[in-house]
Amino acid sequence: RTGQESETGVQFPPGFVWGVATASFQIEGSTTADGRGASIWDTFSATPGKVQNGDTGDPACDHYNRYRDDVALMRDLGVGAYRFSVAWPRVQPTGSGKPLQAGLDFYDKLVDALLEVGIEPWPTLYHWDLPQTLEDAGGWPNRDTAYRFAEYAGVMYELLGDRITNWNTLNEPWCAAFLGYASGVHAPGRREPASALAAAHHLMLGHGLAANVIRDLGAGAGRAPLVGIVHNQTTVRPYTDGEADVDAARRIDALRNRIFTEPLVKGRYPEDLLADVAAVSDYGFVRDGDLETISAPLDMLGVNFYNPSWVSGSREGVDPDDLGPAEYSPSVGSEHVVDVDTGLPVTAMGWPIDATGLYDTLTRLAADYPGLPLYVTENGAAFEDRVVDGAVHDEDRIAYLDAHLRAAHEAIGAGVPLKGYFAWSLMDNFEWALGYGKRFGLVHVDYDTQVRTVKDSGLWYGRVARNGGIGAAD
Ligand code: PNW
Repeated sequence: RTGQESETGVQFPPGFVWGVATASFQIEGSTTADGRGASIWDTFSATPGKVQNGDTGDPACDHYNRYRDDVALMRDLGVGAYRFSVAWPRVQPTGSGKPLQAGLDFYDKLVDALLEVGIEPWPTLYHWDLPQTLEDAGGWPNRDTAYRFAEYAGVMYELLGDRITNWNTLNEPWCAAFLGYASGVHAPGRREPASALAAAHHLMLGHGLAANVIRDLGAGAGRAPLVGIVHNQTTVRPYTDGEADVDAARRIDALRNRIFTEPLVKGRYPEDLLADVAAVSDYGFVRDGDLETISAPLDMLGVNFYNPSWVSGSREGVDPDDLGPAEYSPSVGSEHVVDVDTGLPVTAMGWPIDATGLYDTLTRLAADYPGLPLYVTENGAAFEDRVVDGAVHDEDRIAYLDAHLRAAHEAIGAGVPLKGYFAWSLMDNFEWALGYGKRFGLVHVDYDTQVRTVKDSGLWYGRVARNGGIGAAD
């Protein structure tokens, strides 16, 4: 095991939220059913060479047809909350205008099914499935997309605001902007560094506009919705204490973390970031009032954590095969910085396992933005699972979850206002550019038969959720 685990039990505070998470494109399937519009991930996954194996959003987990069974599965596990995302093109097939009734009905029924069994619904409004029509009009680098997003947020709040308190606007704008528009490994697959910076800004503008819409509609109806955003905030560590590596860590911290959190919480972009990207962009896309909109009141911050990174600013000692062409780097203006393999044990994604990264990420956020309630909105690991006699003995995943929950518990002990934890993921699903080959689920999915098999980690996590902590015998 890795991290600060011990064999004693740990109990989380009363009211701690225990959840599981998924995302629409990764589980729903039925990508053309009932008038759903195309998203950038439909287009991207249909483009040869973009997704491993040629995998697409069909069939995924066929959740669109099987949502009732999946809700029952969550009830049986014993989790208290479900973080899912809404497929914008199901609701507005072209990204604007009159919503489609079938799309509204699906999320309406899903939410009712969850409430019926006492599971709290936690929607995320955007987990990367942008309507293709909006991409054709320029996508996130185009300012108008932010306004379209706010309009769509209003549609969803009107539909579900009477039953839902906790709203997240965006999932991981870093991935959407920098993997989508700089490195191009995610949809829409553009390789335009300057556009990626504009995309990041307009994503955050969309967040602020949407947060205001939700808050205003809620207040008008006599409610007080809580609005947050989900980041893949991470701890970036210099590989050595040499100057080039320390500078590299500062640059990547600015590009991955502070580019989002500083405008969000303090209403400004970090000076060092603007200097690092000056040769690429003068940030002329920022208009008067944008930073006030982006720093609209925030009720909570979601943190998706998988691993810390170690970076180096000097290519010496780094295998050139690991570098790739600089223009495909997601690190705009810092293309010389590379991730370094430290030799730690890794998951099937090749991601290092080190739960101290979660502790460091949470304590740093709590120090930089005091009082802001935090949630771990995703944490989990892919491993090579095998179904044997109707069971999956994934001790490696249990060890990963155990270590990270203990790190989260330790952060609470250090005063971090961490209010909940969502495991990624409820079930195996479409892992973006890697297709169905990478399995993150607490539940195994057979994509031929759609048979679900609860893994040992699912049984373990359900017990932890029901008991509000890890027992000494777990
Ligand atoms: C997150 N990276 O994605 C997403 O929110 C999930 O949809 C996804 O399934 C999960 O993490 C596991 O990958 C990421 O390359 C994808 O750094 C790629 C990266 C980070 C997060």
